[in-house]
Amino acid sequence: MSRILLLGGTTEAAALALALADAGRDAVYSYAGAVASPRAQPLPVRTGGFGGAGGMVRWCRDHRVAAIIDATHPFAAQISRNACQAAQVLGLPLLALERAAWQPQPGDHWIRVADMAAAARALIGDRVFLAIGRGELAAFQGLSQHLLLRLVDPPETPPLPGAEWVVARGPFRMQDDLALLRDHRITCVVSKNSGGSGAYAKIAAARALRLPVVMVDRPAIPRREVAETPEQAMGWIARHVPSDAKRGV
Ligand code: 3Y8
Ligand code: NAP
Repeated sequence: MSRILLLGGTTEAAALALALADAGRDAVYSYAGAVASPRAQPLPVRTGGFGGAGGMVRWCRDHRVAAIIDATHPFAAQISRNACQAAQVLGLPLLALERAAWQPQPGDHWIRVADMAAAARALIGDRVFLAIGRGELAAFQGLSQHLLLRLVDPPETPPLPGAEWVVARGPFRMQDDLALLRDHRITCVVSKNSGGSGAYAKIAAARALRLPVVMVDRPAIPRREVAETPEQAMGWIARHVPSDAKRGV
């Protein structure tokens, strides 16, 4: 039994999927199904919630999972809590592949806040770029500022009354985010402290334009073993998941 469940949805998860496929490991890539057309993966893919921690336990049992790799986004706290619980119930090895949080660089003007409600109270100026997706916009309702959103998929209905939006999927480039901030005369950027490179362009662009960034700290996730790179994760897998059968579901 050597099947790996890879909880994905990030740049690092895609890199690890490639390494696992190249090594001929028996692994399944799991998406939540949060966007219309997620990136294709070089592994068998399953999409959609498991039905809570209990559902994940059942899925792992039914599919003879030998280890769980949680390579989800640092703000995807619920799935990470579920993975911790499922691994404990099943006595499975669990590793989080989680990139380090961004640290402010010389020239950065960050206002660090604990959550989106605090972010909504910390805005500067009257034209704000809310580069946080669509999942946590409720905290920004009823504000006087002009809000610009960035969404992965075109919304069926306006996600926030009065807000403007662009539809784009990362990873983003610095020159594009520079142009976006300039064209929209942005006075302040709101960002999750996502880490990694895919979402960093706006942070570097804000620094270049001397704009403040309201930086939202990560939610708390139960302690678990963490690797910061796909290479470290492959080393952990080699030590904890003996390789035998071919992959497939
Ligand atoms: C569904 C599936 C890869 C992965 C690419 C990374 C980088 C580009 C930057 C901005 C910030 C944001 C958002 C973002 C980035 C990567 C990575 C990352 C931020 C896709 C993907 C899925 C999602 C879900 C989506 C959320 C949203 C968050 C947009 C794929 C493209 C804001 C996070 O419309 C929705 O419901 C979108 C939901 C969760 C946060 C939110 O609350 O809205 N990601 N993003 C995954 C699934 O179904 O399991 O890969 O195509 C993946 C990526 N998005 O393989 O290259 O690694 O983080 N994703 C944030 O960081 O703030 C955009 O606009 O500057
Ligand atoms: P979340 O709040 O932690 O999860 C909410 C529910 O979505 C989970 O309880 C689970 O449903 C389901 N789910 C989440 N990730 C899943 C996965 N990889 N496979 C199967 N089911 C999953 O997660 P989220 O913040 O909505 O993020 C959803 C996905 O987008 C994740 O894969 C994450 O890596 C990716 N993503 C998120 C962000 C972000 O800012 N949050 C950024 C980039 C990418 P059940 O309880 O029914 O199992």
